[in-house]
Amino acid sequence: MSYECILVETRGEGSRKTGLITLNRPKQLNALSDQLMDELGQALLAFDADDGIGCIVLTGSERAFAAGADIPTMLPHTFMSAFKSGLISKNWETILQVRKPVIAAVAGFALGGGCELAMMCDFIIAADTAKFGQPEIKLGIIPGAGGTQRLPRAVGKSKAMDMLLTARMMDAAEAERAGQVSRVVPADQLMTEALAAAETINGFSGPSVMLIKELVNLAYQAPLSEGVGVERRYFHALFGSEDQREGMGAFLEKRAPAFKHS
Ligand code: CO8
Repeated sequence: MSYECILVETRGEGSRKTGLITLNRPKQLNALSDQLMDELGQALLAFDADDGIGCIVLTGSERAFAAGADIPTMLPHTFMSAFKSGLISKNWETILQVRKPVIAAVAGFALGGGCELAMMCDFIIAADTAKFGQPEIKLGIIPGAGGTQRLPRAVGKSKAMDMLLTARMMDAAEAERAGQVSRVVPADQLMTEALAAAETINGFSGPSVMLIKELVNLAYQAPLSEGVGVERRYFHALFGSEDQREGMGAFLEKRAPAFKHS
């Protein structure tokens, strides 16, 4: 598969590798065009279907993870053309179908749809240069890919309102304090850290990894008692896996486990 707006590579040493996707429209600060989002969706689904891949890292450039949806493409739309075409929505949520972890490695601007895309990943590792914001209000619109819903869940109501209503950007340190990003690292260490996190995940049992992702996402949708109940069923279910015997056996034998992802 050849792509024009993204770069797709495989990284890592172990039996399960990392799928690395780099957004690559540098002149437009990785503005998320329809073509880019189509290509991103295809690459994500291909890695998700590949048994040799354990985890995916999504990144941009040093200057921008992504500066939002492509403004020139949106400008001419009317309500009716936006409504009838489902304006750029058809390929924006493909990432939510991915069952393997997707780590966002963010340097520079993550604005508008770029911030929303990062928030659709499972966790965000930020370079100390990262800047997050939802500046749609400055364009006379509002976020359209979950910004008004995921940002309050990530940083709380007050900070989300502040960012959405004033369009101010949050630097990496503030984003970490607020809980939007999991860790901040020096910019020149960003990819090393993100790929190391992915490599760690790749070494664990694939079914455990996928279930943790599914259950943490369920925490945002189900009442606590229901979420805990589903977790308990899956916890019991994993005692039917080969990897549970291997993981616990390896611990007692004081050796590294060799998971079969089954
Ligand atoms: N779309 C297209 N091109 C862009 C975008 C963008 N979002 N952002 C920047 N660019 C282009 C600029 O036009 C410029 O191009 P050129 O060199 O040809 O003039 C180039 O990138 C560099 O940008 P600047 O010269 O402006 O660089 P600065 O360093 O001065 O500023 C900023 C960088 C602060 C990032 C600035 O470019 C900016 O404010 N960009 C717009 C950010 C923005 O408003 N983002 C939100 C867009 S709306 C959105 O994302 C809605 C998502 C809805 C998803 C719905 C799914 C269903």
